[in-house]
Amino acid sequence: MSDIQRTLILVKPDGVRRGLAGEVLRRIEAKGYTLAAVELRTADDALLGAHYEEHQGKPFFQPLVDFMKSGPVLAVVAEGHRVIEGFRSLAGSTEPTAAAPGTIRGDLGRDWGLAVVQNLVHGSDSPESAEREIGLWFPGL
Ligand code: DAT
Ligand code: MG
Repeated sequence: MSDIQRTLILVKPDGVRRGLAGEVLRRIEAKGYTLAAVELRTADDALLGAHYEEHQGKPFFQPLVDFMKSGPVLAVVAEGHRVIEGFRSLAGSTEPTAAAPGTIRGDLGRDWGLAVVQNLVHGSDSPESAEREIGLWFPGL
């Protein structure tokens, strides 16, 4: 039981706008992960700049930040054995057109032809990212 992980999941503004926040939570819970924190909030430049620091300087960085500020996101901390890898698997690959059916992005997402890929959810990609991102979104946790 010593390797229970936590991951940061975001239902992005496209997911919240389309009323899919509950569907994403349902899939997290149906997989057997535990919810440790859930909060609806609108992010600002400082939080998003830190959250996406690995993408600063890339052509899609500013469109990504603008998109992520365009409405509330549902921030979630989920917990369980190998949850970081497990949620990335539930989410599917980055591009929703190519994401496998059965995944969140593959079942519910599509390519809108915009400068930034709108793909419904974010999930931390490593234990180091998870710890950093949970500290940014839920500093008190
Ligand atoms: P992921 O969200 O699968 O971890 P990422 O961390 O590489 O993907 O990128 C963060 C987000 O930025 C991604 O969810 C959608 C957007 N994005 C990534 N690559 C992009 C690109 N080449 N053009 C437009 N948007 C992109
Ligand atoms: Mg990423």
